[in-house]
Amino acid sequence: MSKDFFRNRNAEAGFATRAIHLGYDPASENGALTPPIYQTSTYAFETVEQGAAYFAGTQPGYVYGRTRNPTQALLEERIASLEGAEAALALSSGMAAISATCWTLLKAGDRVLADKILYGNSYALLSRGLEKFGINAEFLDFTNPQEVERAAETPFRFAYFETPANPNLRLIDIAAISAIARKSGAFTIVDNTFATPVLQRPVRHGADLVIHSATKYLGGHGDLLAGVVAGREDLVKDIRAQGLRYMTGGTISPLTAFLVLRGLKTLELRILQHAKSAEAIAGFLAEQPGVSSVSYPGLAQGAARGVYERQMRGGGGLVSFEIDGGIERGRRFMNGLKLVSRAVSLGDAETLIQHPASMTHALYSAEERARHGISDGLIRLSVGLETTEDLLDDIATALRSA
Ligand code: 7XF
Repeated sequence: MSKDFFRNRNAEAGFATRAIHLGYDPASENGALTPPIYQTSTYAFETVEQGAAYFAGTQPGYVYGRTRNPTQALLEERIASLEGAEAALALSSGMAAISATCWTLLKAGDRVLADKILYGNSYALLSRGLEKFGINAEFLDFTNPQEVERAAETPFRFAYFETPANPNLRLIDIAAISAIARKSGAFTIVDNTFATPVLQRPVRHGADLVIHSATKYLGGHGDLLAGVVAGREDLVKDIRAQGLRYMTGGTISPLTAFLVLRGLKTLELRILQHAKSAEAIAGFLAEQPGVSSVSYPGLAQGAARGVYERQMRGGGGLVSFEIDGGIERGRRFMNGLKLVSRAVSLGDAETLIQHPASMTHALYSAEERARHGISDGLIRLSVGLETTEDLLDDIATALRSA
Protein backbone atom coordinates (compact mmCIF):
# COMPACT_ATOMS: atom_id res chain seq x y z
CA MET A 1 0.00 0.00 0.00
CA SER A 2 1.54 3.29 -1.03
CA LYS A 3 2.09 6.25 1.23
CA ASP A 4 -0.48 8.08 -0.91
CA PHE A 5 -3.22 6.04 0.72
CA PHE A 6 -2.56 7.93 3.94
CA ARG A 7 -1.89 11.27 2.23
CA ASN A 8 -5.01 11.24 0.07
CA ARG A 9 -7.60 10.15 2.57
CA ASN A 10 -9.56 12.81 4.36
CA ALA A 11 -10.45 10.50 7.22
CA GLU A 12 -7.72 8.76 9.19
CA ALA A 13 -7.33 5.06 8.40
CA GLY A 14 -8.48 2.63 11.11
CA PHE A 15 -6.33 1.57 14.07
CA ALA A 16 -5.36 -1.85 12.69
CA THR A 17 -4.70 -0.44 9.21
CA ARG A 18 -2.28 2.11 10.66
CA ALA A 19 -0.67 -0.54 12.89
CA ILE A 20 0.07 -2.61 9.78
CA HIS A 21 0.85 -0.03 7.06
CA LEU A 22 1.54 3.47 8.34
CA GLY A 23 4.78 5.12 7.24
CA TYR A 24 6.11 2.33 5.04
CA ASP A 25 6.06 2.03 1.27
CA PRO A 26 7.43 -1.30 -0.05
CA ALA A 27 8.34 0.47 -3.31
CA SER A 28 11.01 2.39 -1.39
CA GLU A 29 12.68 -0.89 -0.34
CA ASN A 30 12.81 -3.03 -3.51
CA GLY A 31 9.20 -4.06 -2.98
CA ALA A 32 10.00 -5.78 0.33
CA LEU A 33 6.61 -6.30 1.98
CA THR A 34 8.16 -6.31 5.45
CA PRO A 35 10.16 -3.25 6.53
CA PRO A 36 13.90 -4.01 6.67
CA ILE A 37 15.99 -4.18 9.82
CA TYR A 38 18.65 -1.48 9.45
CA GLN A 39 21.40 -3.34 11.26
CA THR A 40 23.87 -0.47 11.46
CA SER A 41 25.48 1.49 14.27
CA THR A 42 26.64 4.49 12.23
CA TYR A 43 25.92 6.40 9.00
CA ALA A 44 28.31 7.62 6.28
CA PHE A 45 28.20 11.34 5.44
CA GLU A 46 28.80 12.40 1.81
CA THR A 47 30.81 15.38 2.98
CA VAL A 48 32.09 16.81 6.26
CA GLU A 49 29.66 19.69 5.78
CA GLN A 50 26.71 17.32 5.49
CA GLY A 51 27.75 15.51 8.70
CA ALA A 52 28.06 18.82 10.52
CA ALA A 53 24.60 19.90 9.31
CA TYR A 54 23.08 16.60 10.53
CA PHE A 55 24.72 17.05 13.92
CA ALA A 56 23.54 20.65 14.15
CA GLY A 57 20.03 19.57 13.14
CA THR A 58 19.90 22.11 10.30
CA GLN A 59 19.37 19.20 7.85
CA PRO A 60 17.52 15.98 8.66
CA GLY A 61 19.64 12.83 8.50
CA TYR A 62 20.86 9.87 10.49
CA VAL A 63 24.06 10.31 12.48
CA TYR A 64 24.66 7.48 14.94
CA GLY A 65 22.59 4.57 16.20
CA ARG A 66 22.29 5.53 19.84
CA THR A 67 19.57 8.10 19.21
CA ARG A 68 17.86 6.97 15.99
CA ASN A 69 17.71 4.18 13.43
CA PRO A 70 15.25 3.88 10.47
CA THR A 71 13.62 0.69 11.86
CA GLN A 72 13.18 2.47 15.20
CA ALA A 73 11.86 5.59 13.42
CA LEU A 74 9.10 3.56 11.72
CA LEU A 75 8.14 2.03 15.06
CA GLU A 76 8.03 5.49 16.62
CA GLU A 77 5.84 6.86 13.83
CA ARG A 78 3.35 4.01 14.21
CA ILE A 79 3.14 4.22 18.00
CA ALA A 80 2.69 8.00 17.89
CA SER A 81 -0.20 7.52 15.48
CA LEU A 82 -1.82 4.74 17.53
CA GLU A 83 -1.59 6.80 20.73
CA GLY A 84 -2.84 9.93 18.95
CA ALA A 85 0.41 11.61 20.06
CA GLU A 86 2.56 14.17 18.25
CA ALA A 87 5.72 12.08 18.59
CA ALA A 88 7.18 8.95 20.16
CA LEU A 89 10.57 7.65 21.24
CA ALA A 90 11.37 3.92 21.53
CA LEU A 91 13.95 2.74 24.06
CA SER A 92 15.52 -0.48 25.34
CA SER A 93 13.00 -1.16 28.15
CA GLY A 94 10.10 0.38 30.01
CA MET A 95 12.46 1.42 32.80
CA ALA A 96 14.73 3.07 30.20
CA ALA A 97 11.72 5.08 29.02
CA ILE A 98 10.74 6.12 32.55
CA SER A 99 14.27 6.98 33.69
CA ALA A 100 15.16 8.87 30.48
CA THR A 101 11.96 10.89 30.97
CA CYS A 102 12.77 11.65 34.62
CA TRP A 103 16.39 12.63 34.00
CA THR A 104 15.28 14.97 31.21
CA LEU A 105 12.39 16.72 32.93
CA LEU A 106 13.68 16.95 36.52
CA LYS A 107 16.38 18.84 38.36
CA ALA A 108 17.51 18.97 42.00
CA GLY A 109 14.90 20.65 44.19
CA ASP A 110 11.95 19.58 42.01
CA ARG A 111 8.86 17.93 43.42
CA VAL A 112 6.88 15.10 41.82
CA LEU A 113 3.39 13.82 42.67
CA ALA A 114 2.77 10.12 42.02
CA ASP A 115 0.07 7.59 42.71
CA LYS A 116 0.72 5.14 45.55
CA ILE A 117 0.20 2.09 43.38
CA LEU A 118 2.97 1.71 40.81
CA TYR A 119 5.04 -1.10 39.32
CA GLY A 120 7.74 -1.89 41.95
CA ASN A 121 10.72 -0.52 40.03
CA SER A 122 8.86 2.63 38.95
CA TYR A 123 8.13 3.20 42.63
CA ALA A 124 11.78 2.52 43.55
CA LEU A 125 13.01 4.99 40.91
CA LEU A 126 10.59 7.76 41.94
CA SER A 127 11.15 7.28 45.68
CA ARG A 128 14.68 6.02 46.45
CA GLY A 129 16.25 6.75 43.03
CA LEU A 130 15.28 10.41 42.61
CA GLU A 131 15.83 11.15 46.30
CA LYS A 132 19.61 10.69 45.83
CA PHE A 133 19.56 13.60 43.40
CA GLY A 134 17.56 15.96 45.60
CA ILE A 135 14.16 15.37 44.02
CA ASN A 136 11.20 14.75 46.28
CA ALA A 137 8.34 12.45 45.27
CA GLU A 138 5.07 12.43 47.18
CA PHE A 139 2.81 9.40 46.89
CA LEU A 140 -0.90 10.12 47.00
CA ASP A 141 -4.17 8.35 46.36
CA PHE A 142 -4.84 9.51 42.79
CA THR A 143 -8.28 7.86 42.83
CA ASN A 144 -9.16 10.85 45.00
CA PRO A 145 -8.52 13.96 42.83
CA GLN A 146 -9.23 16.26 45.83
CA GLU A 147 -6.12 14.86 47.51
CA VAL A 148 -4.08 15.70 44.40
CA GLU A 149 -5.66 19.15 44.20
CA ARG A 150 -4.58 19.92 47.78
CA ALA A 151 -1.01 18.72 47.12
CA ALA A 152 -0.94 20.79 43.92
CA GLU A 153 -1.12 24.00 45.95
CA THR A 154 2.68 23.65 46.27
CA PRO A 155 4.45 23.73 42.86
CA PHE A 156 5.39 20.39 41.30
CA ARG A 157 6.96 19.32 38.02
CA PHE A 158 4.75 16.40 36.98
CA ALA A 159 2.02 14.00 38.07
CA TYR A 160 2.85 10.34 37.42
CA PHE A 161 0.48 7.35 37.48
CA GLU A 162 -0.56 4.05 35.96
CA THR A 163 -4.15 3.26 34.99
CA PRO A 164 -5.08 0.43 35.28
CA ALA A 165 -2.44 0.31 38.02
CA ASN A 166 0.03 -2.52 38.59
CA PRO A 167 -0.81 -4.76 40.46
CA ASN A 168 -4.34 -4.11 41.74
CA LEU A 169 -5.80 -2.70 38.48
CA ARG A 170 -7.47 0.31 40.06
CA LEU A 171 -8.45 3.09 37.68
CA ILE A 172 -7.47 6.76 37.79
CA ASP A 173 -9.32 9.57 36.05
CA ILE A 174 -6.82 10.85 33.47
CA ALA A 175 -8.83 13.97 32.57
CA ALA A 176 -9.30 15.00 36.22
CA ILE A 177 -5.61 14.63 37.14
CA SER A 178 -4.42 16.27 33.89
CA ALA A 179 -6.66 19.27 34.53
CA ILE A 180 -5.20 19.73 38.05
CA ALA A 181 -1.63 19.43 36.75
CA ARG A 182 -2.20 21.82 33.86
CA LYS A 183 -3.66 24.45 36.19
CA SER A 184 -0.46 24.19 38.27
CA GLY A 185 1.83 24.43 35.23
CA ALA A 186 2.86 20.78 35.67
CA PHE A 187 2.95 17.87 33.20
CA THR A 188 0.94 14.66 33.36
CA ILE A 189 2.65 11.33 32.61
CA VAL A 190 0.52 8.19 32.29
CA ASP A 191 1.89 4.65 32.12
CA ASN A 192 -0.50 3.04 29.60
CA THR A 193 1.19 -0.40 29.58
CA PHE A 194 -1.84 -2.32 30.88
CA ALA A 195 -4.50 -0.76 28.64
CA THR A 196 -2.49 -0.19 25.44
CA PRO A 197 -3.77 2.35 22.88
CA VAL A 198 -6.35 -0.22 21.76
CA LEU A 199 -8.33 0.39 24.96
CA GLN A 200 -7.21 3.82 26.15
CA ARG A 201 -5.44 6.88 24.67
CA PRO A 202 -4.33 9.11 27.55
CA VAL A 203 -3.30 12.03 25.27
CA ARG A 204 -6.94 12.48 24.29
CA HIS A 205 -7.79 12.97 27.98
CA GLY A 206 -5.07 15.56 28.57
CA ALA A 207 -1.87 13.61 29.32
CA ASP A 208 1.37 15.21 28.08
CA LEU A 209 3.36 11.97 27.94
CA VAL A 210 2.44 8.30 27.74
CA ILE A 211 4.82 5.56 28.88
CA HIS A 212 4.87 1.93 27.79
CA SER A 213 6.74 -1.14 28.75
CA ALA A 214 6.64 -2.44 25.14
CA THR A 215 7.97 -5.68 26.64
CA LYS A 216 4.32 -6.40 27.35
CA TYR A 217 1.38 -6.15 24.92
CA LEU A 218 3.05 -4.03 22.23
CA GLY A 219 5.71 -6.69 21.66
CA GLY A 220 3.18 -9.26 22.74
CA HIS A 221 5.16 -12.49 22.54
CA GLY A 222 7.41 -12.55 25.62
CA ASP A 223 10.56 -12.44 23.49
CA LEU A 224 11.92 -8.91 23.93
CA LEU A 225 12.37 -5.92 26.25
CA ALA A 226 11.49 -2.44 24.99
CA GLY A 227 9.96 0.83 26.13
CA VAL A 228 8.21 3.86 24.68
CA VAL A 229 7.52 7.43 25.63
CA ALA A 230 4.98 9.23 23.41
CA GLY A 231 3.31 12.61 23.57
CA ARG A 232 4.22 16.26 23.08
CA GLU A 233 6.81 16.69 20.35
CA ASP A 234 8.93 19.24 22.26
CA LEU A 235 9.18 16.93 25.29
CA VAL A 236 9.88 13.79 23.24
CA LYS A 237 12.60 15.67 21.34
CA ASP A 238 14.28 16.71 24.61
CA ILE A 239 14.04 13.17 26.03
CA ARG A 240 15.77 11.81 22.91
CA ALA A 241 18.46 14.53 22.95
CA GLN A 242 19.21 14.32 26.68
CA GLY A 243 17.65 11.37 28.53
CA LEU A 244 18.46 8.87 25.79
CA ARG A 245 21.51 10.43 24.17
CA TYR A 246 23.74 11.15 27.16
CA MET A 247 21.91 10.34 30.39
CA THR A 248 20.90 6.70 29.93
CA GLY A 249 22.01 5.44 26.50
CA GLY A 250 19.02 3.11 26.74
CA THR A 251 18.82 2.49 22.99
CA ILE A 252 16.43 -0.02 21.42
CA SER A 253 18.21 -2.39 19.03
CA PRO A 254 17.12 -2.47 15.36
CA LEU A 255 16.10 -6.13 15.71
CA THR A 256 13.97 -5.36 18.77
CA ALA A 257 12.33 -2.41 17.00
CA PHE A 258 11.49 -4.81 14.15
CA LEU A 259 9.96 -7.33 16.57
CA VAL A 260 7.79 -4.65 18.21
CA LEU A 261 6.64 -3.56 14.72
CA ARG A 262 5.66 -7.18 14.07
CA GLY A 263 3.78 -7.27 17.38
CA LEU A 264 1.86 -4.08 16.55
CA LYS A 265 0.34 -5.72 13.46
CA THR A 266 -1.80 -8.00 15.66
CA LEU A 267 -2.13 -5.69 18.67
CA GLU A 268 -5.82 -4.91 18.29
CA LEU A 269 -6.78 -8.53 17.57
CA ARG A 270 -4.75 -9.82 20.49
CA ILE A 271 -6.02 -7.27 23.01
CA LEU A 272 -9.65 -7.98 22.16
CA GLN A 273 -9.07 -11.74 22.63
CA HIS A 274 -7.06 -11.24 25.87
CA ALA A 275 -9.97 -9.15 27.17
CA LYS A 276 -12.62 -11.68 26.14
CA SER A 277 -10.89 -14.47 28.08
CA ALA A 278 -10.00 -12.24 31.03
CA GLU A 279 -13.60 -11.15 31.39
CA ALA A 280 -14.77 -14.79 31.43
CA ILE A 281 -12.12 -15.70 34.03
CA ALA A 282 -12.87 -12.66 36.21
CA GLY A 283 -16.57 -13.54 36.12
CA PHE A 284 -15.82 -17.15 37.04
CA LEU A 285 -13.55 -16.16 39.94
CA ALA A 286 -16.11 -13.68 41.28
CA GLU A 287 -18.60 -16.56 41.64
CA GLN A 288 -16.25 -18.89 43.55
CA PRO A 289 -16.95 -19.11 47.29
CA GLY A 290 -13.23 -19.40 48.13
CA VAL A 291 -12.32 -16.20 46.28
CA SER A 292 -12.60 -13.14 48.51
CA SER A 293 -12.08 -10.35 45.97
CA VAL A 294 -11.65 -9.91 42.22
CA SER A 295 -10.41 -6.81 40.45
CA TYR A 296 -11.04 -6.43 36.71
CA PRO A 297 -11.43 -3.00 35.05
CA GLY A 298 -14.38 -4.20 32.97
CA LEU A 299 -16.24 -5.06 36.19
CA ALA A 300 -15.42 -1.76 37.94
CA GLN A 301 -18.14 -0.51 40.31
CA GLY A 302 -19.07 2.82 41.84
CA ALA A 303 -16.99 5.89 40.93
CA ALA A 304 -14.47 3.71 39.06
CA ARG A 305 -17.30 2.62 36.71
CA GLY A 306 -17.61 6.19 35.42
CA VAL A 307 -13.85 6.46 34.94
CA TYR A 308 -13.89 3.15 33.05
CA GLU A 309 -16.67 4.26 30.76
CA ARG A 310 -15.11 7.64 30.05
CA GLN A 311 -11.61 6.52 29.20
CA MET A 312 -11.47 2.78 28.37
CA ARG A 313 -13.11 0.71 25.68
CA GLY A 314 -12.50 -2.71 27.23
CA GLY A 315 -11.21 -4.31 30.40
CA GLY A 316 -7.88 -5.67 29.12
CA GLY A 317 -6.10 -8.92 29.86
CA LEU A 318 -5.22 -8.69 33.57
CA VAL A 319 -7.19 -9.96 36.54
CA SER A 320 -6.10 -9.53 40.19
CA PHE A 321 -7.71 -11.45 43.03
CA GLU A 322 -7.37 -12.75 46.56
CA ILE A 323 -8.40 -16.13 47.84
CA ASP A 324 -9.56 -17.15 51.30
CA GLY A 325 -6.90 -18.82 53.40
CA GLY A 326 -4.33 -16.10 52.77
CA ILE A 327 -0.99 -16.42 51.14
CA GLU A 328 -0.49 -20.09 52.15
CA ARG A 329 -3.52 -21.23 50.20
CA GLY A 330 -2.56 -18.78 47.45
CA ARG A 331 0.80 -20.55 47.11
CA ARG A 332 -0.86 -23.97 46.93
CA PHE A 333 -3.26 -22.66 44.28
CA MET A 334 -0.45 -21.18 42.16
CA ASN A 335 1.72 -24.29 42.50
CA GLY A 336 -1.23 -26.43 41.44
CA LEU A 337 -1.65 -24.77 38.04
CA LYS A 338 -0.60 -26.92 35.08
CA LEU A 339 -1.27 -24.77 32.00
CA VAL A 340 -0.78 -21.32 33.55
CA SER A 341 2.93 -20.46 34.06
CA ARG A 342 4.27 -18.99 37.27
CA ALA A 343 6.16 -15.96 35.88
CA VAL A 344 6.31 -12.19 36.15
CA SER A 345 5.68 -9.97 33.13
CA LEU A 346 2.39 -9.85 31.23
CA GLY A 347 0.86 -9.36 27.83
CA ASP A 348 2.25 -12.56 26.33
CA ALA A 349 0.42 -15.31 24.42
CA GLU A 350 1.09 -17.55 27.45
CA THR A 351 -1.02 -17.02 30.58
CA LEU A 352 1.21 -15.93 33.48
CA ILE A 353 0.54 -15.75 37.19
CA GLN A 354 2.59 -14.07 39.90
CA HIS A 355 2.54 -12.93 43.52
CA PRO A 356 3.16 -9.13 43.61
CA ALA A 357 4.22 -8.88 47.28
CA SER A 358 7.15 -11.28 46.77
CA MET A 359 7.85 -10.57 43.08
CA THR A 360 6.98 -7.44 41.03
CA HIS A 361 6.39 -5.30 44.14
CA ALA A 362 9.11 -6.69 46.40
CA LEU A 363 10.85 -3.30 46.20
CA TYR A 364 8.07 -1.82 48.31
CA SER A 365 8.92 -2.62 51.93
CA ALA A 366 6.28 -4.63 53.84
CA GLU A 367 5.40 -1.41 55.67
CA GLU A 368 5.08 0.53 52.40
CA ARG A 369 2.87 -2.17 50.89
CA ALA A 370 0.59 -2.02 53.91
CA ARG A 371 0.47 1.79 53.85
CA HIS A 372 -0.12 1.94 50.09
CA GLY A 373 -2.74 -0.79 50.05
CA ILE A 374 -0.90 -3.57 48.18
CA SER A 375 -2.23 -6.67 49.88
CA ASP A 376 0.13 -9.57 50.64
CA GLY A 377 -2.56 -12.02 49.51
CA LEU A 378 -3.02 -10.47 46.07
CA ILE A 379 -2.45 -12.70 43.01
CA ARG A 380 -2.05 -11.18 39.52
CA LEU A 381 -3.04 -13.14 36.44
CA SER A 382 -2.07 -12.07 32.91
CA VAL A 383 -4.56 -13.90 30.73
CA GLY A 384 -2.95 -15.16 27.53
CA LEU A 385 -4.31 -16.32 24.22
CA GLU A 386 -4.86 -20.01 24.93
CA THR A 387 -8.37 -21.48 24.54
CA THR A 388 -10.51 -19.87 27.26
CA GLU A 389 -12.07 -23.18 28.43
CA ASP A 390 -8.62 -24.71 28.96
CA LEU A 391 -7.65 -21.79 31.18
CA LEU A 392 -10.91 -21.99 33.13
CA ASP A 393 -10.36 -25.75 33.64
CA ASP A 394 -6.83 -25.27 34.92
CA ILE A 395 -7.87 -22.50 37.32
CA ALA A 396 -10.93 -24.41 38.60
CA THR A 397 -8.88 -27.58 39.21
CA ALA A 398 -6.11 -25.72 41.05
CA LEU A 399 -8.67 -23.84 43.18
CA ARG A 400 -10.40 -27.08 44.16
CA SER A 401 -7.18 -28.80 45.21
CA ALA A 402 -5.76 -25.76 47.06
O1 7XF B 1 11.55 -2.24 31.89
P1 7XF B 1 10.32 -3.04 31.56
O2 7XF B 1 10.12 -3.17 30.08
O3 7XF B 1 10.27 -4.35 32.30
O4 7XF B 1 9.05 -2.17 32.02
C1 7XF B 1 8.88 -1.67 33.31
C2 7XF B 1 7.42 -1.51 33.59
C3 7XF B 1 6.86 -0.24 33.46
N1 7XF B 1 5.55 -0.03 33.69
C4 7XF B 1 4.74 -1.04 34.05
C5 7XF B 1 3.30 -0.74 34.32
C6 7XF B 1 5.24 -2.32 34.20
O5 7XF B 1 4.40 -3.30 34.55
C7 7XF B 1 6.61 -2.57 33.96
C8 7XF B 1 7.19 -3.92 34.08
N2 7XF B 1 6.40 -4.82 34.85
C9 7XF B 1 6.65 -6.26 34.83
C10 7XF B 1 5.55 -6.92 35.70
O6 7XF B 1 4.83 -6.19 36.41
O7 7XF B 1 5.39 -8.13 35.63
C11 7XF B 1 8.04 -6.55 35.23
C12 7XF B 1 8.41 -7.86 35.79
S1 7XF B 1 9.43 -7.69 37.27
